[in-house]
Amino acid sequence: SDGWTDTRRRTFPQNFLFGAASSAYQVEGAWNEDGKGESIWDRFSHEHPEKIADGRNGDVASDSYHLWRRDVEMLRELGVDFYRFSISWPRVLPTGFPSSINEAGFKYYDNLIDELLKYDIQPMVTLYHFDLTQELEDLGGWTNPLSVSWFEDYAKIVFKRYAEKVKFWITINQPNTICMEGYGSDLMAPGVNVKDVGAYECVKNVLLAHAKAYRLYEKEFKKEHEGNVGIGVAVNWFESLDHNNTVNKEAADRARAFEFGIYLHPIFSKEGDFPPIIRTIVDKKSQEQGFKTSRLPKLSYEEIKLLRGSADYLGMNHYTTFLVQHSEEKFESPSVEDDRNTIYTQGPEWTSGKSSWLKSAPYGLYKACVHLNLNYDYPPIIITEHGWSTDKGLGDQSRVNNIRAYLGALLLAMEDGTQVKGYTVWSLLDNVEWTAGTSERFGLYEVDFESETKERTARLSALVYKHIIESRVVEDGWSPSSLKIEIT
Ligand code: GBH
Repeated sequence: SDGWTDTRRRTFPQNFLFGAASSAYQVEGAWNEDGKGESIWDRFSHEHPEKIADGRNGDVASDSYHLWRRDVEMLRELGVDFYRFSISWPRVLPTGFPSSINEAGFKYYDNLIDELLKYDIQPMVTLYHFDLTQELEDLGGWTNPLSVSWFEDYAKIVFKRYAEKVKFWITINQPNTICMEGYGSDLMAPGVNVKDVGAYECVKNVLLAHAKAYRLYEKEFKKEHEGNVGIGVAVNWFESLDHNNTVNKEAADRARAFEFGIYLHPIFSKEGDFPPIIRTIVDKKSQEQGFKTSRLPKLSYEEIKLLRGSADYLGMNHYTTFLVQHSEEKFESPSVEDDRNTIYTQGPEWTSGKSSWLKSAPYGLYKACVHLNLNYDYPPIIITEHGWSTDKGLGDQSRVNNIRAYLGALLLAMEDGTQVKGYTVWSLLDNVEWTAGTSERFGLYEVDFESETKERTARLSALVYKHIIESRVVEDGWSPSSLKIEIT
């Protein structure tokens, strides 16, 4: 040995949890069955079919509303410890308010949860994964401060029903996507496109909604049921394009603050509140722009306290890395983009997934973990999403390579002290990728969307993931050919 080559064989600890994920709108279908209410994604995809790449929306999706037994069978085939799925708020409370409870909708989740538990698979339940009821949206959705109590009321009903059976909770998935893409642009439902003020109002309300639900669980359920409640945040890695350029390094600081610090700092930092860098930028710009008060709302002392420490773990969704430059070109102003004032690119040599934004850069996961450790003092983390998109087809060697490389990076981060308790592949099965429709496939299992029966078939990556879960080792050499299975 030359003394530098690291040949240690790293393994995931026996109590490390492996899982797979999905979300309600993306897999369930049955968009108007058994009394389900209309969601903002139903409305958005019906009013703007042109915005869905291949025209395939969530009306039928992977039909998991009917095929949940097969979904659980797949999870058993994989040997996962848990299944992360979301509850559709409009399916269980069709208007969004507790005045309307849809038993038939709840029955679906009763069945799914019981089937999982029957086979020792832990349910990990996301309360909100982008599908607000249209009725609540008509009242302003997440820009209305009342959304905080709407969500708390909904959370209470779900906690009550499932606290006995569900030990892992995620309140809200990706505030960044909800607020910046749903309200700050027209890329995602509801597509409100209020770039100046609305996106920040949304951030405040979504954070408070999370915190209220967390405190509710803490007060009324934690003692008896001992569950863990976290929030799902997109923590991709952002770093300066060049390392001796002060202007770009400052831009990378802004990128990290605007992309995830704005959600993490209030919950996971010692001081709480929004990151100072964002407070400074938005206050200053707002004043120059003639606003009487900052476009970034204030958090009161009570709100800061409510938020600080309001998570048992960080649900980290990590897919890729971006290289950041300061932007010389002007963005529409006032807007969050203008406040952030950055340009993102990715390494030209990095392998590309099927999604335009998705490139493989496993070192970014390691660096993101180190950043979280330094800034938030080694928070407990569950990787609640990581995945890779391909075309349809079963021979997904690129997904295998991507998962192996990122799990390798994760092992290194854990060796250096990152408190990672579990890892989740996005996704268990092909689903409706929001505006990408089914043109991008993320599944360990392929779904035949053309067929009536929405048949599911294991991809190469499913077999490899199964082997990793069994062996707790990321082995490059192993391939299913040792099982005499051929997949092309
Ligand atoms: C996850 O978000 C979502 O939580 C999950 O539901 C989704 O299925 C998964 O990504 C895969 O797409 O097309 O350039 O406008 C990851 C963060 C936010 C990344 C939305 C893609 C759209 C960028 N995603 N974003 S673009």
